[in-house]
Amino acid sequence: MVIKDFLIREIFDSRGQSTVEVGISTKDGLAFYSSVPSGKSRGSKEAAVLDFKSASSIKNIKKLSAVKGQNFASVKSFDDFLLKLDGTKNKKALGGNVMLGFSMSFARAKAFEAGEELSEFLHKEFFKDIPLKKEWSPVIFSNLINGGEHAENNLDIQEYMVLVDTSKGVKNSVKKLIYFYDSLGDLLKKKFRIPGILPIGDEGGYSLDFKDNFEPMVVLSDLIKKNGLAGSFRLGLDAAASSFYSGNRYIFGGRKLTTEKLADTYLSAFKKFPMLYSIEDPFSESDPEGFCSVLSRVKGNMLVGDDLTVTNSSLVEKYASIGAINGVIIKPNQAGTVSEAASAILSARLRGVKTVISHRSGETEDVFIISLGKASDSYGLKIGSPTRERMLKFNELLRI
Ligand code: 2PG
Ligand code: MG
Repeated sequence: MVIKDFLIREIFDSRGQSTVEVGISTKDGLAFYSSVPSGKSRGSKEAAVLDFKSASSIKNIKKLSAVKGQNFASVKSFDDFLLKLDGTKNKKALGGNVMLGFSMSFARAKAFEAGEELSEFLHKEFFKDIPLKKEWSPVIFSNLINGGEHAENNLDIQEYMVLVDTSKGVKNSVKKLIYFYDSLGDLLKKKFRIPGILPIGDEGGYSLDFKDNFEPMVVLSDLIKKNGLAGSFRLGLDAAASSFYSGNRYIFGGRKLTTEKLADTYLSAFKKFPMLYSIEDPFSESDPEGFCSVLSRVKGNMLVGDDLTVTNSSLVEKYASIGAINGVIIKPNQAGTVSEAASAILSARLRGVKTVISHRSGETEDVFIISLGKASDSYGLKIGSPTRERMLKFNELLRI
């Protein structure tokens, strides 16, 4: 596959903030485009993000022009070329966002050349040893109540998610989720006496002040029971705890907690809410001991690394091997290329760590992650509330 030309265009994400779209053209006159989302609660080891001005500077374009006219046999060889061209540890020269845009567009071009669906192509390219299912039925991680940095309310926890089992049919499950999301809205309107539209956070979940960090769990558990969904809906949290960690303490519910105290808080939440299955980033990325202390004391629950592992195969290996995580978030833009994201997935699978392919809080219309999830038969798919721009990912899931 030879790249004839490319462009880097400024577009805006779901928060109206600047991000990049990368287009590449081939000698047959075809063009392939990909756009890159943006995170707000970011891990410190994520690939660097260049703003549009630097991304499209004469210097950067000149450097990137080295991809033109070259023949790359695989996504991996293309990505390796980009990595060499960048030459830095965290992709700050070319920009991890720019590199990912190239990498996804190249994968799309290759899939087209092979006459394959993107998921089929990615499967052959990276995940040959994993059986490719005709219908992928991931657990959908849907964030229905937003807090933390994603909302303007008093919740320290960033995301209160329902985990929807789709094994009995994806479309029906999505329909149930939409119904559940709407009935949650009705309930919250009554409970908080809000006559008009409810305020929502960055990922489409409702954003209100609650009595404490666990009141949303009571509301969600009760509603799941009331709607007879206890068999197919569970609960999950993304604490994004780096955002409330300061000076070796967690500022949680207005109190300063030690790692041990926060661990106890989570352990009692698991007891109090039997539907609670997973907690993502329960502790700061600089506090892996916290993860270990909780994971060693629970059975059948999932502790998920996100800021801790930043879609990096060595970090996944490191934290899986010390017993800090048994689940991991995969966000291609944390890694900066498709092949590095794929290798983080493989690293997780090798160690029995469940992979959850995830969006970012600032999203674009790009639905690449859905194909990546199917290609790797990932356990979960985290794509926000079934509303507004988030709906694009749900619809792509129905398509593939
Ligand atoms: C997270 C993500 C997505 P952000 O923390 O998991 O939900 O948020 O994209 O802001 O990092
Ligand atoms: Mg997270």
